Amino acid sequence: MPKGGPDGGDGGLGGSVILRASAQENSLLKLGRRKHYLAENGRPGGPSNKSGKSGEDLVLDVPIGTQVFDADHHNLLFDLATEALTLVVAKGGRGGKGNQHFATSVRQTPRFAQAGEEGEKLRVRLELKLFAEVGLVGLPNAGKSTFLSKVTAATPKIADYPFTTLVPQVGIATIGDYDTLVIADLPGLIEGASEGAGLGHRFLKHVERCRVLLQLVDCSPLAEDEPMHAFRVVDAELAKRSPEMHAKPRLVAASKCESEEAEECAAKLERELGLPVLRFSSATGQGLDALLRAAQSLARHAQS
Ligand SMILES: Nc1nc2c(ncn2[C@@H]2O[C@H](COP(=O)(O)OP(=O)(O)OP(=O)(O)O)[C@@H](O)[C@H]2O)c(=O)[nH]1
Ligand SMILES: [Mg+2]
Repeated sequence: MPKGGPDGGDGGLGGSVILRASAQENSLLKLGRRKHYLAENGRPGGPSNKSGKSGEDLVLDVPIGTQVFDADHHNLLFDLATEALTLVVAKGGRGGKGNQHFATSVRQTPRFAQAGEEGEKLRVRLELKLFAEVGLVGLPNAGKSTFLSKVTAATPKIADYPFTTLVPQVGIATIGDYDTLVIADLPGLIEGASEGAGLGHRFLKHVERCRVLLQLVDCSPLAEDEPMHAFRVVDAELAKRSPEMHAKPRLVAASKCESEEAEECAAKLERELGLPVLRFSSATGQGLDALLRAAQSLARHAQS
């Protein structure tokens, strides 16, 4: 400033990139679509000792249970385990000091200022902590809870009316002498679930956190829906929710397969699907072991 002192203001702070745990989010899919996230730059300082505006922080909401790993060193940095917890992943840089700070009695017109600091950069990998290795999906009454009660110590409510299961139940199955498999019984899924029908939202929120899916189709003569139709309804809801959910490794099994008619029904479903359909009955115990092993093998495979 002519005849005045140096009057360059300080630069603004750079914004930070922040992750925040939120119950509103149930998937990392949206975040994963972009590779880079940048917070706003701080604005430069101005004349008359005016400081620059600070850059806005970039706050990204992630599902509760998201773990943040350093992508280069693979160590766990933080566990966003409860609602509203935040983690500053990359801190914005400090703004530079304007030339007003550099004036001394012998240097009254400093023509330089301090440059702003670079903001932090970090490569992170986000993982949603699994809630189960295998998630049971199917129409209401497909026999999901009964299956869980047979292969694990869990004691879910079982009844011959739809929507018996309102909240997911988790059980641990023992396979052979040492192996275990964590299985989640999820609320039944009906047409329109992806838009919130039935217990849709509650259901789909948990599907995301299962490594693989086991889809049960009631093949008993008393089944309300024709098996291929039953399969399609659930399949379509998964697809409507997201391509990623639909692409999750999945095993199809015919439940309540203890009669000849049921067996025929399962064979027909297998032909129509063009996929192997495992048969089992929780009532007789038939096929339970083979089903568990198949589910385990799929889950292990999906992991690597
Ligand atoms: N015959 C026969 N009935 C079965 C078998 N498994 C389950 N059921 C019956 O099917 C009905 C529904 O079983 P659930 O296990 O509650 O079904 P679900 O899929 O958990 O149903 P929702 O929780 O409503 O989604 C109950 O009456 C069970 O007794 C089976 O292997 N054979
Ligand atoms: Mg149930």
